[in-house]
Amino acid sequence: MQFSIDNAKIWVPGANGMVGSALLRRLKKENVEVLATTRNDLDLRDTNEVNLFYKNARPDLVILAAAKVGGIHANNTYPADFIGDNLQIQNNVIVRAKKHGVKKLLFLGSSCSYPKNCSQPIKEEYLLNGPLEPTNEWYAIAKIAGIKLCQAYRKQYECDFISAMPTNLYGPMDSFHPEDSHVPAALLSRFHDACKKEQKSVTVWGTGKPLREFLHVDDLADACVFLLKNYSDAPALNIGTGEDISIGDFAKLIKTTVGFSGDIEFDTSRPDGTFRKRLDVSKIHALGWRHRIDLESGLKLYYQWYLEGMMK
Ligand code: GFB
Repeated sequence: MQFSIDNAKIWVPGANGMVGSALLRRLKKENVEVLATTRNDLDLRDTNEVNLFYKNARPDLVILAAAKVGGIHANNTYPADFIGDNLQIQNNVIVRAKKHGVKKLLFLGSSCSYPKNCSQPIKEEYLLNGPLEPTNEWYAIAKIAGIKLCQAYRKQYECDFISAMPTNLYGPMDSFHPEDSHVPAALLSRFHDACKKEQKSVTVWGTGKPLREFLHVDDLADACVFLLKNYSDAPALNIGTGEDISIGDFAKLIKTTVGFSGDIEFDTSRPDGTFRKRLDVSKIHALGWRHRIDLESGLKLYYQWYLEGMMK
């Protein structure tokens, strides 16, 4: 049976992040009231602030996408922030959601929470059946704790708290920090700069051999709304395209997207991370959702957004 979100007050913390802002765009199509907060309005790590927010704003539904996020280098360099901040954020938002009578909550995990050497494609039931990738185990453990917290509240208090496991994302409002960003943002800006400066080559981290699955954030936002309406169970559901590409080929695709004509070089002193983490998306497909934006068109949209930002 469908869960109705009609006339609901939906809280989207982290509303100016990549996922949060995509959720705001998507929720405009629904008959809902959106409570959007950013890190400047509300520090989600602060229990009192979160409590006060719930008390005053009284949201019916929550989509918890706000998190301390970053690419392989950031995860590896700031382990305390990745585990500590994320545990605080999700504990505050999830535990208080029950106290303040939230009717449904969706928590976003991450495909990096699956064991490093999983069979492929990765099924939901592979969670916790092996060791994690060391570069992101801190973040992964926080995300696993968030999923378990939702499951525990479901089991003990029958709260309708669900979770999802998105694959690697890209899209508007991505972070373009040269060291700390994820690979799509890092390469888009590096190839763009190389074009402008007429460089002979662009450096890509690692061997280029690992495989990644990339989903446009607007597809993720659509899946989140779909799950709020159509999913009510304990397992964290995979959200992705079910297709992956090597980092080397991904770099070539970005090179074509921005029109760079030089060479690609690999810096093998940089870590590769997990070799492969392709999600099995058959469960969400069976429920009736699939992604709409293929990688090539998604990267064009992404670059268009990037160029528009440059002109502002
Ligand atoms: O996007 P990324 O940092 O995330 O890296 P992960 C993906 C792959 O791209 C790795 C390679 O094999 C990198 O070595 N890569 C090549 C680059 N060039 C670059 C570059 O310039 N910058 C970056 N960042 N990578 C993250 C987790 O892992 O996945 C997070 O650490 C999160 O916690 C995210 O879960 C979805 O896929 O390796």
